[in-house]
Amino acid sequence: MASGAKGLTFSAPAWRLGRRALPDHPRPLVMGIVNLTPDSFYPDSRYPTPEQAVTSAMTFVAEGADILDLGAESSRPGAEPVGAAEEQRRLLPVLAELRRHTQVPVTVDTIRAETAQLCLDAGADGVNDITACTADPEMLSVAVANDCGLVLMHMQGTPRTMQADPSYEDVVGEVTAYLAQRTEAAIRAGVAPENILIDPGIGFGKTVAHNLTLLAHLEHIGCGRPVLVGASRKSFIGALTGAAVEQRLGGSLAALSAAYQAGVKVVRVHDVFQTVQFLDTLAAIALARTSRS
Ligand code: HH2
Repeated sequence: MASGAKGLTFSAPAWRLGRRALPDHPRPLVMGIVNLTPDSFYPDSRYPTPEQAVTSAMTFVAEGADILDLGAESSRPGAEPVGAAEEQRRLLPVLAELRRHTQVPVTVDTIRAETAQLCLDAGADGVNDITACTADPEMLSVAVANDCGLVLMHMQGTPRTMQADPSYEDVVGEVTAYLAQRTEAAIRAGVAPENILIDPGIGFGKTVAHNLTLLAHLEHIGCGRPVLVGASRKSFIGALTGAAVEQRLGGSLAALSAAYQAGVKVVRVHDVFQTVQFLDTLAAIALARTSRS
């Protein structure tokens, strides 16, 4: 990955998200999380009715979200799958309504190829697959056929089991090798390299120490592709500080600082307004550093 913001200017490799152009900010792009669920780990991020989801998504757009990520199945530790029919019942009306109101790019957080295809037909621009296209053998074909954006995330185990006993000899090396291998598999299947964004999967089969080590070494995991980081309000912040999920904004901003320093391309967050303000201020300070005479 690029040297990020350590040098004079912020730079991250480009990412193509379907046919919709992404802005070129001197900071990571902000992806707002819209959970169409009754059980996501952060209660304030749950929008169980289509009306609530659309209102919240449009608020995120007004606050400066660059991308919206719609998910209909919680992946919190211990979560049970909801099933394809229910997932689609939750997603499709919201996507249709969003497409009437905004041109902001939308990704869909799903591990099912059928759901992905229906959402792409309904106007989504990319797929965010937390299993890196390993859960559904058809997912890579959907990504190829639609020439859409594709997020490949690392997870050890499954949401039901992943926090039981996560273990690595070298978490940065193993996560990087896995993401490189999944990127290669996607390219071999025909996915355009520029469509791929990779993600170390903060909180997915990782201890607090694993998460911190990954956040401290984000610049090493790129394997030539841009990186997404999702650390927003996750439990490692609670474990470090004792804060309940409602009180983890400060820790989430600290993780954003690490993402900015490493030249991460996209940050996936619950708090769009505060994130945009935080990153714009960091970027302005970096610019002032370069212009001092
Ligand atoms: N984290 C969550 C869900 N999807 N996708 C990617 N690519 N990266 C992440 O870090 C990530 C993700 C968990 O956050 P949230 O969606 O708010 O919770 P829940 O899964 O409980 O709905």
